[in-house]
Amino acid sequence: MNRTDKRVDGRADDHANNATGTNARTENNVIGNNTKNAESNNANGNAANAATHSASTRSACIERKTSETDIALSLTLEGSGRHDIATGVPFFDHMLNAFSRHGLFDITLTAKGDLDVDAHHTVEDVGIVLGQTLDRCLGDRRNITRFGHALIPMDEALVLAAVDISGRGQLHWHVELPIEFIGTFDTTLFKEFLIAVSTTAGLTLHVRSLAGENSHHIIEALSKATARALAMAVTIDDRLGGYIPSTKGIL
Ligand SMILES: [Mn+2]
Repeated sequence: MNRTDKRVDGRADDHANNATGTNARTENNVIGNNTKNAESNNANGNAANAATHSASTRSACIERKTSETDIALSLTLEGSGRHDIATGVPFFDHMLNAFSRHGLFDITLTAKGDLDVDAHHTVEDVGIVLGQTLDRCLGDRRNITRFGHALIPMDEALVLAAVDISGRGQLHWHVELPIEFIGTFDTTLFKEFLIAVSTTAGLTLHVRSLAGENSHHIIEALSKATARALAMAVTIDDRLGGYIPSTKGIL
């Protein structure tokens, strides 16, 4: 319950409209979707969950504090790409902004990490919290498209991302980066970020660089491709009629 309170309160300043929309959506979860989902619920015998996960907007907010990082992240899957992101790592902010913009995910994020050590803990822990909020937004995965892919160019760079919301978190990274550092940002940290998101949210994520000479272009295209692939995979497909898209019946 605290989480819900924090989400609404936390979003009120920067995203007043979203906060209002979130409230309306919460009511819709309980009331508005009942009619449509009642039929599929009856068929599948799980009314409460279906109502939750057939919502037109899915949001979650998580705050996580350790001795290394202090992170608050709010995620709305059906957003418009609005973001307010501050991790203290400028290049990472740039990549997260691109992730939000091109996935049409609304993200509010503050991360305070031990940057005096290096950016590793901050980047990895943001990945963990993003994975946790994504997992919470998806709930039991009812009616989701499940698979998504994107092939994104950025000038000379060309990057592929393919995702399966499988429940088996794993990253398959085949990305060639010509230089290790972009400014002060260690590019290997972006792999750590995607490992954290994938394993925490239970995603099978493949990323490949098919072309590219500029590491900034490659990683930025990778951010956009991952966002687009994920946006496709999380999309609700009402044709599933309340089912979870797995022959096992769970994801
Ligand atoms: Mn850029």
